[in-house]
Amino acid sequence: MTASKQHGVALIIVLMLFAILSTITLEIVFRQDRFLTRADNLLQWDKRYQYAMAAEVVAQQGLIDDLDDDRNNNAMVDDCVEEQWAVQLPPTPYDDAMLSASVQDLQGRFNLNWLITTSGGQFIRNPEAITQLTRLIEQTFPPEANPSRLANEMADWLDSNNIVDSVEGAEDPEYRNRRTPNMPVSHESELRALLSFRVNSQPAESLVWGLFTALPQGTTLNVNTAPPQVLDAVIGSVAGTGAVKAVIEERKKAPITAISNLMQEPAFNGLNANQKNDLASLLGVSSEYFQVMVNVEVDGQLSRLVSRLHRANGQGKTTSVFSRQVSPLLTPLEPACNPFYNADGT
Ligand SMILES: [Ca+2]
Ligand SMILES: [Ca+2]
Repeated sequence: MTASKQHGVALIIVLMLFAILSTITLEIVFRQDRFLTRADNLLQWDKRYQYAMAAEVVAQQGLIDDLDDDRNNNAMVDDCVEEQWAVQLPPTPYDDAMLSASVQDLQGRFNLNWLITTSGGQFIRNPEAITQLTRLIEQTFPPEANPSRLANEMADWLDSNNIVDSVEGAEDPEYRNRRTPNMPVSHESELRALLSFRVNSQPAESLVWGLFTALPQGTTLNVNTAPPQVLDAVIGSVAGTGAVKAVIEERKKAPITAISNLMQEPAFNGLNANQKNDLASLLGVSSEYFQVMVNVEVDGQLSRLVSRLHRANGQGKTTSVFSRQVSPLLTPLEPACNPFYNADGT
């Protein structure tokens, strides 16, 4: 090999070394940058979460204060007109964040677990509640949603047996890729898991989902905070629309303080004593289950925290969060009290 050829090879090696070194440098810078961005994103996410948790604590304290107030006044009534717990916080700057929040009463909503009653350790379907759910879906979903089919499938979803009890319904054999839980549901979104539920026949307005909830079976419906659609489903299907109007008229004047007084209204005269007792057992004037929704924005990035609380109203009981969900901001913040509930109680 001549001297000039050796120089040429050395030059190529040097050039290759430089190329490799600069590639490595570039990779290091790229990785570092990505690591920093990721760390920053996590920190920002955590920051928004901490802000939301702080707002949740404030709302929770508001609910506890309301309970103390109710106890002191000896009036265990929860309504959205005269009381302060139904908070609606418009976008408010706090430090470097923008916070908005609202509090809802979950006991003003249709509880899907009403569709079953417990007897001898078994969950038995409740035909009246199936009629009520059918009516609510009829009033709030598009016509092609097939309300009675959905309501019967919900009952099969919940009841202990694996038999399709009605003409319409679905149990394990009908589902290809899932199994029915055969027990109470923990979230109203389980309605979406039903066999006949179709995305294109769900309500156009996302707020309709705020008419449904999943609470323990015996939980009553608070007549002071329920939107008209839920009152119509629960009371209207038994006592007619006149009775629903009477409830709305009554609570417009003042919060309803006793279901027994409500049952004395002439609009309920069409019911016999048993029907009245059955209906009264579903209704209440106060609430133990609430929802707090918080939106947090920092540097143009958004998070939503949806917390659900149980405020046990008995003496010496505590208030606790039983569900916390960080959800994407696909829908507007739910209004305070409940969707479709107007400030004057109508
Ligand atoms: Ca079943
Ligand atoms: Ca069944």
